[in-house]
Amino acid sequence: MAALRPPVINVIDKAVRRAGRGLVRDFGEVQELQVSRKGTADFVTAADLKAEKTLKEDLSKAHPDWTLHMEESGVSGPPDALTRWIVDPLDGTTNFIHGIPHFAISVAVEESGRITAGAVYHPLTDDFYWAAQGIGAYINDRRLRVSGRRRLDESVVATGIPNMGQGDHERYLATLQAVMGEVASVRRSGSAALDLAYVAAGRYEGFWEFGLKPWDIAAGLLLVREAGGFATAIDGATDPLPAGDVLAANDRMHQAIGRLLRRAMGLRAPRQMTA
Ligand code: 2AM
Ligand code: CA
Repeated sequence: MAALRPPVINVIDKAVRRAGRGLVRDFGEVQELQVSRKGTADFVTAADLKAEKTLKEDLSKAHPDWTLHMEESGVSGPPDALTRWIVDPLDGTTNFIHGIPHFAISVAVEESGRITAGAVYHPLTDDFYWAAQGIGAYINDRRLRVSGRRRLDESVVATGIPNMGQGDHERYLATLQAVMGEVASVRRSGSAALDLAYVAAGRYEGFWEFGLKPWDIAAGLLLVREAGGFATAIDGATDPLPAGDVLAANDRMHQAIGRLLRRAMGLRAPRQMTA
């Protein structure tokens, strides 16, 4: 049965498809530019800004009374509305610059500090991953569930490796070493928004990364939770949005991967687990 989409999901659907058409056109150009290597980054910045502009137009038109929090332009609209859009017009920028076809638009709705709706759209595959609080997580109209695998040695786990000059490389390598010794395989895709969508879709058993921003993960966190998974900071208990570090997985793997990460980081077990 097709999912009954709340109106806000239809607003997001239309907005991301319009912005996505522009990104697909610009991605075609980037692929042409690969050999010349000149000016690709500037071109991509322009593509990113263009996508953000169309999203801003469409989202603020639908709900002029909501605050907009966007990766490139920061906060706009009424500054202290109880509801805000959290938007990343291009997640996976490094992939886009290099002509790697793996990037997404992420849009979430936060009401009084809670994420209540969100979507991650992959314009090249036309996959629209969406979730609404209490309604579930879907890819287009098909319901999503996190993976049922319960063993580390059968798990494929995704991660994000800190970029040059960013984050704590030593701490990250300790966590990678701990996880890679216990799971079947580790993946690094370059888009945290899609990594979380893939956890919701049951493709990855888990995902962890440090140093993320709210727009990278807001929609993806709801996708994982509405697909029956757990998404917390790496401490296993607190909200990942302010923390910027994320551990998302099914129930069993959230505990198992969390234990490996925290041991590698010299952290104690969480006192209480929350989704
Ligand atoms: P971005 O593509 O929008 O920058 C990759 O590990 C993930 O980290 C992506 O979701 C990427 O989002 C995010 N990220 C956050 N800050 C970043 C930065 N300064 N450079 C590259 N990726 C960053
Ligand atoms: Ca991003």
